[in-house]
Parts: sequence; structure tokens; C-alpha cells
Amino acid sequence: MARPKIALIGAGQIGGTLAHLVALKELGDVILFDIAEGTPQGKALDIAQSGPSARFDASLKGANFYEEIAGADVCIVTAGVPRKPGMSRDDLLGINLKVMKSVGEGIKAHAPNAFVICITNPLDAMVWALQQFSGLPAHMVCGMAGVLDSARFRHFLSTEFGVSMRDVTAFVLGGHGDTMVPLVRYSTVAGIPLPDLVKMGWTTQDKLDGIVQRTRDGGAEIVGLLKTGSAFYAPAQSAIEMAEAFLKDQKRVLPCAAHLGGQYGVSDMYVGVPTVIGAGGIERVIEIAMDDAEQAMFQKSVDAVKGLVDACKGIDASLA
Ligand code: A3D
Repeated sequence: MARPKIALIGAGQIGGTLAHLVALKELGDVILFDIAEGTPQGKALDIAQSGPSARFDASLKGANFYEEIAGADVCIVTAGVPRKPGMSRDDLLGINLKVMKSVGEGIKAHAPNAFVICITNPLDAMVWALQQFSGLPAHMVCGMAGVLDSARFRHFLSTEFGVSMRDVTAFVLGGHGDTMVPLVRYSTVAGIPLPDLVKMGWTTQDKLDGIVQRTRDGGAEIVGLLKTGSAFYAPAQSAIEMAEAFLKDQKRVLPCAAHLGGQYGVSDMYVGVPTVIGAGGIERVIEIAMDDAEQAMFQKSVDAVKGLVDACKGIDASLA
């Protein structure tokens, strides 16, 4: 059987890291696409030359024309611009919306059967626009944010508790932004919910609140340190987890920006929720019960995403 074809649209920091991870994990053959001439070709050749030592079998090719992504099984989209210090994700909206239009049209023309994972910010609005521009079924287009936000939460919690990150599960809902909703009561160490761990004296409520805030600010913390761009290793790994769930029909339960058609009382928007990802794409959206405080936080996040979607409609009349 032929290897799956994985198109990476955007060959910048995340795109290059994605290509390397796809090859190392032998998930498939890579087409690295970018408008910048030479960048995708150079990165593809560089990674391919690591193959004899890393011992992977995968072909990697750079491209500047959409014809090259023809028949891709998975498209991961990072095309656009990232944040610089002092910028919010929302500041990227105007410029990245235009990029989503060209990417959406390219996918529609050449890879209409792909499972599409968008990473470009502001995430929840860009994945919505990408689905509209591409015309692909909503369950085949999703956004990566929840896996990363949860991973950041899990990392901070494991450091606080001095336990393996593998034994920490965490739940983050809502939009990928300052209003994201880390759900403490659904987050656990080996099944023990965080509020119980506070009672057991493993940490204090104050420290836990600090970790929740650090998770919300997780992207900005890295932007502030790097100064020239935003995080790319953990975002790439997070998208790889989602792509692998699709390619191997794993039925993984992963949080991601999924199209909601009435679930959680939200219609025709992409918001971060728990989903099941398998060969059918986003096969299920899991609706969990929230208490009043969680519901209020979630609603605030949904309102923020709605503001961005409305802004997209204001910029591009074809979206209205
Ligand atoms: P960067 O290294 O600048 O790469 C972006 C690439 O996109 C560059 O190589 C550009 O040449 C290319 N590009 C620009 N316009 C087009 C176009 N029209 N068609 C094809 N390629 C184009 O950025 P990055 O890889 O660090 O980040 C990519 C995106 O991911 C940014 O929007 C970030 O804000 C976003 N991001 C999201 C998360 C989430 O958790 C959702 C995390 C980190 C970064």
C-alpha cells in the first residue's frame, strides 16, 4: 500500500518541525508548500538528508505550486504570520484571513478529500474561514489548539506535583486565546481530580490558580522569550498527534477546535471542545456537563470567537 501523503501548507518554523516529525514517525510522504521560493525545497532536502542516520523511509519534497499537494490525505496549515512581542493573536486577523482564502482555494482544487488541521492564528476564526473557503465537509476541517493548551497545563502540573507528565491529564476548552477555559475539575493525576489534590495538600488553591493563568498566557510567555516569533515545537507535536489519530483511525479523545452545529448551544462556529478523531475525521463532539462558573467562562470564550468571526465577515464579503 502506498504511503499516506501529508501536505504541510506553510514551511516556516512550525511547518519545518512538522516535516521533521512526520519523517521521524514515518507517518507518510511529505509535501512542504510555501509561497517563499527555496524555503520548502531547502527544508525538505535538509530533512531528507537526515534519513540515512535517523533511519526513516519517507520522501520529502518542497513546492511552490498547489498542484503538488494533489490527493493529499492530510493537510496541516501554518501559512501566515505569527505574533511578535506585544501583539495579540487577534492582531493577525486581517493578513491571515487573506492567506486562508488562497490556502482554502488550493485545498479545494487539489486535495478535497483531505483531513485538514489548521494552526494559523487567530485559530478559531481562521479554521472557520478555511472551512468556508475550502468548502470541505466541516467534520474534515479542524483546528489545533486544545491539545497544545492541555499539554502546557499538563507540563506545569507535572512540574508542580513532581510526577510524570504521562500521568497528568488535563482538559482545556473554549477558544485559543486569553479566554480559554482550563477545566480544573476534569483534570487529574492518575484519575485523582485536581480539587482533591488540593485537599490532599499536594498544592494550594493559589498555586493552582497561578498555573491556570500561566496556561492561558502560555503562548505569550514563549513569544516574550523568543522575541522573533512564537512557539513551534509543541504546536507541531500537538498537530502530529491529531494527524496520527486520523491516519491510524485511533479514535483518540482529543480537544480541538471543531465545527459546532448546535452542540453547547453554539451554531456554525469553531470552538475548542473534546472530540473523537478517527478515520472519519472529527467523528464525534463530546458534550460535557459544566457548572455555572465553567459555563460562564465558556460563554465568554465563545463570544470572543464570535467577535472574530464577525470581523472576518466584515473584511471578506464572500463569508457573510
Ligand atoms: P512562520 O515561521 O512565519 O511560518 C509561516 C510561513 O507561512 C512562512 O514560511 C511564510 O512564507 C508562509 N506563508 C505566508 N503566506 C503564505 C501563503 N499565502 N501561502 C503559503 N504560505 C504562506 O510562522 P510559524 O510557523 O511560527 O507559525 C505559523 C502560524 O501558526 C502563525 O499564524 C502562528 O500564530 C500560528 N500558531 C498557532 C498556534 C496555536 O496553538 C493555534 C501556536 C503557535 C503558532
